[in-house]
Amino acid sequence: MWTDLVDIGRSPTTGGYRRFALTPEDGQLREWFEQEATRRGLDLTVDRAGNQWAWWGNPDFDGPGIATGSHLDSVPDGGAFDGPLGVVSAFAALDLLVLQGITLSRPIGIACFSDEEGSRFGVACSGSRVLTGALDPDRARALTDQDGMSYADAMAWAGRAPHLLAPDPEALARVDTFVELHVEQGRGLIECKAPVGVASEIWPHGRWRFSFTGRADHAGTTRMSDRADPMLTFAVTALAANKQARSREARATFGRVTLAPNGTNAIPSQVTAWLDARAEAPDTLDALVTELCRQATERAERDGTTVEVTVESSTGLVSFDVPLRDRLAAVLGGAPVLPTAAGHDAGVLSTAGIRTAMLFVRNPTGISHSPEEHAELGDCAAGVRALADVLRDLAT
Ligand code: HGY
Ligand code: MN
Ligand code: MN
Repeated sequence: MWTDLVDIGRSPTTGGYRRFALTPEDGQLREWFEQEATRRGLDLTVDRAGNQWAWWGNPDFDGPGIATGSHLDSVPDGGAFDGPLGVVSAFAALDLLVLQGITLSRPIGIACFSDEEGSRFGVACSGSRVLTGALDPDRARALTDQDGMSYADAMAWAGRAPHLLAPDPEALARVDTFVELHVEQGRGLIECKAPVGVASEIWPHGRWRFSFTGRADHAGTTRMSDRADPMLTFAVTALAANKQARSREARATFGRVTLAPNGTNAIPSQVTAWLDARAEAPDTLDALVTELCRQATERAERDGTTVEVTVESSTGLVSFDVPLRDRLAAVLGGAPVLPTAAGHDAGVLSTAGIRTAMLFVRNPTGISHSPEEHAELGDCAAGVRALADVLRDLAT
């Protein structure tokens, strides 16, 4: 399975992945999922939000089942594991259960969520958010990519009917419990010296778009005192974000910036920068963003520029179901339990009231969202065995 996926959307120059929603690469990945499901005789469905599901057993007749899975899309220049490890491990765990000859007392489903990273249209987990009603379909349809193409038009391009995009309570009702396996995006399991761990919670996090507006002018002839340069306002804001995050033991990153007119010898008229911020507690995150907006506005006044801040997405603290988490840790012989600051579809499902847990597989460097993201084969195999053990415990 890994070999089949390895070339899809991979940049020959960086080795990183560019697998964005509603693109030819996304189409290939969806086709791969269909083939893996069909090959195993699973029932394939696509919910109204565009997420793929493959069921072993019929949750409409046999009652809600145990679902696992993850996503196949990536960030720009992402690693091979963030997302695909969870989907591949789900199929592999199912194969293991078939080999073990188990008899299910409830169905098992594999989900492949659409657009988890939000790399193209800006909102993370748009597939699971539309599914659960956390993202209004009208808002989703109106989201645009960097070329101005709307989500609705991209859906139509991919052969999907935009007007059918909607929450899907029936699809959700098929899921009693969801367990997502994911590569760890940190160094927690290295410190615990364990190949597999169980998630306790996801930090609150969000994305904010900062639009800094100034006045374009000549880089040579405009005196420094006569400028209204939004790049300065942005630069000071980026430094302030770093300082605010450090002092609060939180995280703040400006990882994406566009500017106009983007000429070496022109003062910019516009800088747009996206803040990704996260903290252990909701109050800390609120305080960080509020203080950053205050400092950006204050600096804009000094620079003769303006700043406008728009929330693009926001996710509260996710505390995974404690009895389920403890049950998984016990099934896995006392696996470590640890929090994460990375967002996941599992968090969206948990917030929607579904009993949800996550398994993490050790990442030997902790690096993620980079071509250097990695997991050793032995740890991936341990992840598959752990997922199979958990599914067997829950579904038999
Ligand atoms: O950005 C995130 O937290 C994630 O990896 N989707
Ligand atoms: Mn990710
Ligand atoms: Mn992921």
